[in-house]
Amino acid sequence: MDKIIKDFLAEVNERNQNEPEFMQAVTEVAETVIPYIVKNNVYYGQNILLRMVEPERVISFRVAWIDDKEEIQVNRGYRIEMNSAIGPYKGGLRFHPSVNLSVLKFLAFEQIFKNSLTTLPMGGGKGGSDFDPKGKTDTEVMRFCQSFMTELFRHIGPNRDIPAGDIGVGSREIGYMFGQYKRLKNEFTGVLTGKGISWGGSLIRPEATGYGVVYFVQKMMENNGTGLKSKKVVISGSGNVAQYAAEKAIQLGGIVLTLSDSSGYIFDSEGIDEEKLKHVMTLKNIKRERISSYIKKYPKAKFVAGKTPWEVACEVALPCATQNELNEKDADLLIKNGCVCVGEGANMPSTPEAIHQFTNHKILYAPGKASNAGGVAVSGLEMAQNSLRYNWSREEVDAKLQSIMAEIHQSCLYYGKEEGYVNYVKGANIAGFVKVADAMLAQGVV
Ligand code: NDP
Ligand code: 2IT
Repeated sequence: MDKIIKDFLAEVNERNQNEPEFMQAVTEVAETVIPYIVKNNVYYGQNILLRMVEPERVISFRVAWIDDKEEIQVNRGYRIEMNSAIGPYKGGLRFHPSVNLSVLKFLAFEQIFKNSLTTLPMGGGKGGSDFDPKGKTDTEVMRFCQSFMTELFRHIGPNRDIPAGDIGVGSREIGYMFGQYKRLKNEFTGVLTGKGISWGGSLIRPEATGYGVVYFVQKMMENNGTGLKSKKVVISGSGNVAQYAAEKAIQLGGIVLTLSDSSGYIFDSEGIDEEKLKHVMTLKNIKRERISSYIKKYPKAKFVAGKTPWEVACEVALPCATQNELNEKDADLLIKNGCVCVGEGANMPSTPEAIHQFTNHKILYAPGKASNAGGVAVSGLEMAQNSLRYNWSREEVDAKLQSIMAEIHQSCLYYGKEEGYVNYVKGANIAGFVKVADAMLAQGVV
């Protein structure tokens, strides 16, 4: 078995040189899915995984725009259309200076499995740009978004490819991109998700990823005979996912101790309550300040510059910032300090070595493709509402989100149950794989 996996990865690596994040994501899937393929005659010999790692289409384009000083800026835009076996390409757009082909291919690859797990008919895709929205004025962001969409619009559509937000792309950016798409096509369609409520958005979409992570964590803990109530929760990031993970964790009785950004983390030993979190949302979403500003209003809290929050003792850790933000040393420290559950809000935030430690110590560990699927799930519900030309209530969407997260948890149990332990990595990968693989087999060699 080891040789089959090694040969497969060598072949993929040969074709995808200098793409470490992509290889990392493929390796994790290969290690759990190949043994399943080999055991199941229906998939064996079909080169299904080799087909899945090859994007159906990669689009790369120039994004030229003019900044406020009237200087011409050039960025690179991308859309990776990874897999459309079970539905149109679906996945976010990331605007961050670290964006490159490797990062977007890993995200698009993960998205195939995540979208499959949601139970909704969505294929996998991802896109973005190396544009950095930080420090840019609103008009600069608008000009960039308009230029980006002026090329992207010809590749996407409500039945073809439906982007959404991710790092650096929130409601402001979705608004500018939607406006430009509508102007170019002269059509009002659900081509993007994460839209504003008055122009086709869904209630609960902003909250969905963070809420979904906590619903999933709650399910994992309940399955182990505990729950979030009175548990110390450490969260990284302070963007969309981190904010709503914190909100739901607080609502379910957890004590949220930290939030972070790329400059460091804030630690509030008294707990970040709902009122403090409201202040964080104003700081980050309206004033666009750094998380360190938190201590100006709450001086009893401290800001730890240049560090990640994994050194703070907790029972539950929710990495909600970015890939590879939690390494082996962090994992060891978390475990040593009493952490019993890790739920990933970000995509691939734990390094392979960290995951190894979590599984070795048999602590509850949910990979992002399972635990952060609530965001894209409610994007799927936004698409459904757009098609119906109808809006569901907050309660209706939240109930559907909860039931989807519960179903994902069940799928992980079904494929991931081992002697006295649930391997959520194995469970999520196989459950996500089976649906897409069956669809690919039915549709022939395309
Ligand atoms: P936001 O842009 O709203 O927030 C990102 C947060 O992560 C910020 O606090 C940012 O800090 C921090 N961050 C980004 N890059 C780094 C880095 N290199 N090192 C340390 N901190 C960093 O993005 P989201 O909250 O939407 O996304 C967070 C994660 O969740 C990503 O992995 C994303 O792919 C994933 N995700 C998002 C979904 C969504 O619906 N939005 C759905 C599923 C997953 P700073 O401001 O300093 O950069
Ligand atoms: O990583 C993700 O799942 C997202 N950024 C959300 C994608 C979406 O289409 O809502």
